[in-house]
Amino acid sequence: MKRVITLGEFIISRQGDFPYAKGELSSLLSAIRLAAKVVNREVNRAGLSNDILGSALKQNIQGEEQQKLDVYADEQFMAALKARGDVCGVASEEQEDFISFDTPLARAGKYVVLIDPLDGSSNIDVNVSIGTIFSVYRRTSSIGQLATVEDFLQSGAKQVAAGYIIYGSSTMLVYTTGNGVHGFTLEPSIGTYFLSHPNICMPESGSIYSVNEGNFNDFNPGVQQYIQYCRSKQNDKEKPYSARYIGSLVADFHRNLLKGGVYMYPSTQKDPNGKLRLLYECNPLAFIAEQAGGLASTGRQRVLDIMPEKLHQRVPFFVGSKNMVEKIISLME
Ligand code: P6P
Repeated sequence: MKRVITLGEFIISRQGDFPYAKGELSSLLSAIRLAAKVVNREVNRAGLSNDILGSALKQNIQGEEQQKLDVYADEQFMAALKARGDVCGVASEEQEDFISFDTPLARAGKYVVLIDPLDGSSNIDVNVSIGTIFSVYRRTSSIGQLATVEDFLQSGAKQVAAGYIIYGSSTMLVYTTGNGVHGFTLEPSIGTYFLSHPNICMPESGSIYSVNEGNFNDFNPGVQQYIQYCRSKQNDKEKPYSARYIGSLVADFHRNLLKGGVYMYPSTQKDPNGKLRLLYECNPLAFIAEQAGGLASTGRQRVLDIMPEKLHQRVPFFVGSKNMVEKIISLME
């Protein structure tokens, strides 16, 4: 039987992909994989343990009601990243400001991490797939100092790694370091991730469009035109498009990555800059999409080219199969 490589073995085998890194990036990715296993255990038990299910009766910086599992996931990833010493600071959807780890080890850390610890958490109570999204940069501030906000406000093109964990029918970790996109599936009985999807390539076209059509009347005319094109029989596909919208970004993105498709969160009246956050949702998924042959745009510019101004800034987000995103952009022009 062919032996399947584990995530740890894969990271070590690809260590040569990063110049100058003496294993810190590998160690950082190992911290994320550990925290993901801990969070996965609670996500899988969410329906059983009342102490972790439901609202934390608090609101996060976004003004969104925090689910207890959100808070738990944030704590787990923060603790795992702090313990490794390769990371000098973390910015999280769940924290108003970034956190600098003020220990001698962390001050010497070369990287900062931005994370959405549990995206789609409103789906926890109804047992729909949710996910963690992370983004990694080399710090711009001096080694030995505390992390600065500038370390986090870098364009997405500067990311050294990005990935997500999807807690679905199986738990998968998908990541890139700029050398292709690779997917690992967790074997829960032994707590090991195995390489199940090497070199993921996103089909250039697809038949799936993912958008909250309840906001249709708010959308830019070009976006409305694209949705009507997908609904029409006259489109250039041999079969009509399918509307698939889970309401959980990581789940919609992951399906479109594997099967082809496009995810859209355009500007709306409620969210004039879109709903999704640039730094820890759009940038990491844009990096993965481009590494897999897809595209990610705000409709006006490449997501990875945006110079961020605020930690929690939002942008309109169109991500997926190259030909589908290009068509949306052409209709929006
Ligand atoms: P709406 C979850 O809150 C999230 O950030 C994404 O995971 C998801 O795709 C989107 O918002 C759903 O938003 O406005 O369609 O309910």
